[in-house]
Amino acid sequence: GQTWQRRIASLSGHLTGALSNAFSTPESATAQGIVVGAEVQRALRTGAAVVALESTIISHGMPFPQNLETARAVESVIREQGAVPATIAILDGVPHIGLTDDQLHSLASQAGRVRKTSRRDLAYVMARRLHGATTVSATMLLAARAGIRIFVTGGIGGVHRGAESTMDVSADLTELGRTPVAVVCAGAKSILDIPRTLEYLETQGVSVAAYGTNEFPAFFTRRSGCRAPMRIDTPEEGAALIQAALQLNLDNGIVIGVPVPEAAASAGERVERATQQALAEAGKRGLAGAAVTPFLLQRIRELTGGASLDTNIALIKHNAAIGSKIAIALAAAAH
Ligand code: PSU
Ligand code: MN
Repeated sequence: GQTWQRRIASLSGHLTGALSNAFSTPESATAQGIVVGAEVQRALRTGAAVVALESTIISHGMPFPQNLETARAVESVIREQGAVPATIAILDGVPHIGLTDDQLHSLASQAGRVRKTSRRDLAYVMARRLHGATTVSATMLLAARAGIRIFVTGGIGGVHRGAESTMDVSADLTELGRTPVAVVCAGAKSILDIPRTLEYLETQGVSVAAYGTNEFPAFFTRRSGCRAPMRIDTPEEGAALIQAALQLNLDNGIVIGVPVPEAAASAGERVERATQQALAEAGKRGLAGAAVTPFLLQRIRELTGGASLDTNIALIKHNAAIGSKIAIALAAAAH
């Protein structure tokens, strides 16, 4: 009740002034220069459920026009559940939380002009007034600045296979260790080293729960062979976990892994084979850094004749429904 509301008020303290002045204008910038859309502002002010969404999945994770259709569909799922979607991206150097349909359209259709933006890239993209599609790490950071507690995506980055020599560990994992946002996802892809990803999250102090199962999900498939350290079975249990973390002022994130729906998981085997081939090709091409994940996603899509894309779309919509329910349970618990 009371305590929780005070926590939210103080967490988004620097924002409150900007938000309360915003009645007359459709959008206004916070002290940090973040533009929060009118619908999201209203929801935050009234304590309604808000769900953050990333934009790298739009610009670098899927081809046009499926990326735009999916971005719109995911926002619709969130609204149908009774929550407010807040897609996050950087437009002309300005971080935006909550996009108009025109803004979504230009992100999706001009992906070549949009830079993949993790925490590392944020200041540069702002300083150069570029368009930036935020990854999980940058989306978490901006969501937290606005006082948004829940973020839905497809999959998180992780420890890459071979990381013992390349040191390719996604900035998503360190962000989860330092930013208090719960990320609802379908786990981590098998392009990654899932056991090491879980080890790294443990080191970073990140709570990792599987939703309705004991096993951490592996994105395209329901099973990874790795037991999740925690399990939750209902949106209320998810909300209670987030609330307890806030109560203790824990400053790390939470991962809630929701397995892909049974009906959409059938392509799993084919996708797994394609993954092996794509990994080998990435190795031969000597790809490194931020280019690795987009290459693998695109190659797997080609090799599976688009089957991986269908699964990807199905699971993110499912995650959006579950994430919204958790956000609504959290908002209810706070009142
Ligand atoms: N995993 C997916 N789809 C994606 C990504 C990851 O299944 O689109 C994106 C997310 O934005 C994630 C980022 O934060 O890739 C991780 O990139 P990297 O591995 O370079 O850290
Ligand atoms: Mn990387």
